[in-house]
Amino acid sequence: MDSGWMRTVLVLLGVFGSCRGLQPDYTEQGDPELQSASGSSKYGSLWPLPQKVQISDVSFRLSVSGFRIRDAKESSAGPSCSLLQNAYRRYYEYILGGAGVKKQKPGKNWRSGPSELTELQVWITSPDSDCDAFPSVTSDESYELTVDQPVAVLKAPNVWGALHGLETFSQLVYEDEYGAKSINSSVISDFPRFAHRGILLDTSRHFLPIKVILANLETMAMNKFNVFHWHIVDDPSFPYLSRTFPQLSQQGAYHPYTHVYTPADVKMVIEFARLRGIRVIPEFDTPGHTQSWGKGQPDLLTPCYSGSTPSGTFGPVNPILNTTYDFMKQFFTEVSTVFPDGYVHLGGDEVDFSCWKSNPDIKKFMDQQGFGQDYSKLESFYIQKLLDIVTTTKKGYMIWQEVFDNGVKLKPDTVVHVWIGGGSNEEMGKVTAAGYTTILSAPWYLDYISTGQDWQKYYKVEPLSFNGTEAQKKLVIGGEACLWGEYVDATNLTPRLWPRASAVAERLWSSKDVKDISDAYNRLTVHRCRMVQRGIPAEPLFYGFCPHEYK
Ligand code: CP6
Repeated sequence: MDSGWMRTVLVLLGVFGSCRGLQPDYTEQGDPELQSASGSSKYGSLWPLPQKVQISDVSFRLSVSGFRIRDAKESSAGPSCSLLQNAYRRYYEYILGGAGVKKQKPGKNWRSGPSELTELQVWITSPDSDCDAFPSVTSDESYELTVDQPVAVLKAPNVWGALHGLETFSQLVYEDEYGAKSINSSVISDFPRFAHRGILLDTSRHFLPIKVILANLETMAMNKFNVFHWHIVDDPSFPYLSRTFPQLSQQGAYHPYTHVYTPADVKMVIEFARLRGIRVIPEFDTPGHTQSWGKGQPDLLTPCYSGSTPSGTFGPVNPILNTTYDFMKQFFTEVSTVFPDGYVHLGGDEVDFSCWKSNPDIKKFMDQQGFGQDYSKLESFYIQKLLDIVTTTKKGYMIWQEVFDNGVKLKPDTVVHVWIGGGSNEEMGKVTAAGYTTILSAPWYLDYISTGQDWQKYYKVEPLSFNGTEAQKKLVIGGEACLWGEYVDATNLTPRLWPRASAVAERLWSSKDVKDISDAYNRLTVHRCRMVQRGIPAEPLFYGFCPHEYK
């Protein structure tokens, strides 16, 4: 699946090294929060920090010709598991790529130095490796990694844990003082704190070329994110090429051929993500945020009136026509086959009632239904019917919090996406008290930017800080960092997202008590240099340099 140009995007710039930032030793004026500690972490550059880590002082060397990653004999996944074979190749390149071209510094006693690690054996322990499956919210992502002589062993129940373990192994490798690749004897046992760890990208405000999406999926894997929330269409443009309704993108995309995601593009994104243990959850947001839908689907949107005549502008999806629901049924039936994940995101946020209020037919309908002046009842009426339609496609659904706030009846497995408010979120208490599963985004709007190290603010969020019972807290399955697209396109998306989203990654993966901000600074600085070395233009946290810059 990884094609040549992808390799170009993720060009390997050289070899790994311990990547030191200059350590700021002063407090930036007026903002003690911006102080960063100095030194290196005893956990090296591990990010996100695994649940249990023991690293000893004993080190081994790895060499290009003398190291390989292979299936353990006992593994339930063999050479036919292309997901793993593909990952072995990828991580071998990340670990040793470039090392071959670089000359070993001539040390006299090279052979009598540290002993060599020759193999990483990957052992899938459960009978079903999930090799050809799609990841899901219930996937087991755990793994155990032992780095010792004569070989290192990575044990995982299935491929999802193995992928995370390979990333962790690659993060343990560093360049020693002779310029040789080394790894210390280590024992790591790891699993995620939260099952849903997502990134939202918005491809409607600006079209994002496939290679940008793939590069970010690659970076998500480096950070152990496992959900790509694809906010694929919105008011400004409709880049999703629907087989059933091709006129939607024909009329609604910024450009009908160049700025669309074809079925083949979508397939590529989904497979590239799967090979990295990442789910793709598409969002088709209605009834608001749908201006672009109206261009290719006449009568879908509500005509707005000025006085007694149509003004020529349109509002949200028209909830009073049967044709609306016929369309939605066909559209979401297609979506349910194109996207294999068990969930779709149905939006439901920010519905503007002014157009509905202006329209005399809607007024009449409101009277007939006994909704009075309460337009949120009309919104609920629409959403209820939409949810029933999507239920027939056998998908679960996610919705933005307004749908819950409006009292719409939801299936018990609905995921309510909290986006309003700040860090310790009362809404999380309300949603979980009502028994619904929830994910948090409110404190993680990465489209908000300011000067300084705002990653620290994201890092300090504790998703379970709301008042509630243990049972309620179990309903919080994770969170998402959102990068809305108004001010980002292919030119600036990646550095704006990374490493700021890495802060969210550690909060969602690591143990609750991993919150030492100076240790985080030290590890994240090196993790960021690693991303840069792997070809990802991640922005710096603060002043300093990466060692590979002078190589
Ligand atoms: N687009 C959509 C958006 C936003 C939402 N939905 C949004 C609203 C407020 C802020 C940032 C983003 N741009 N479809 C809300 C979920 Cl501050």
